[in-house]
Amino acid sequence: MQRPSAAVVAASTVVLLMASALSSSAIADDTAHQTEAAQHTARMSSSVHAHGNDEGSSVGRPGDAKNATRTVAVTMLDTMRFDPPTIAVKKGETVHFVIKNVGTVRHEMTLGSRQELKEHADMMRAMPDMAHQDANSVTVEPGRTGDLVWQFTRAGTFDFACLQPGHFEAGMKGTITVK
Ligand SMILES: [Cu+2]
Repeated sequence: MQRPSAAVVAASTVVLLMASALSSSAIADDTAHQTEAAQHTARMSSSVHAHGNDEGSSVGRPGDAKNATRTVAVTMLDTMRFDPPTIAVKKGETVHFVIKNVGTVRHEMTLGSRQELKEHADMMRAMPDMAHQDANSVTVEPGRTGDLVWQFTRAGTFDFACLQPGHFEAGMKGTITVK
């Protein structure tokens, strides 16, 4: 019952933001604020929307395992680190990540832009029980191994992080360079 409650909270946030956008529209010359509120609302909607569906993000899109050209092994550590912390991939490449949690607590690996991950980490602190079903994220219990298949469609530097509460802030993050 974690996701519905998270969705309800997130949905009410969107409603509040829409309400604030409406109230600001009453002020004729406050167009800058309107635009900002509308953008914020759109951003909140899209982040809510990303939960539980398979849409892509700025980093690329969910990959098909049979198209994977490479397997990258990643280890999750209780020292709040990923090994390796940096990964280089080619633009267009579909990567099959095999992610092993050798620690004693639950970890996750979520792909995203730095901004997406930061916003998401803040949300996780507010809702620590939120479960992740997203295609760009895998949660791995202690001693277990998880899979993530992702196609990197855009060149650039992207991040991955563990968004279990406090882990991102403790430095559990890494960088993916797409060329
Ligand atoms: Cu972690």
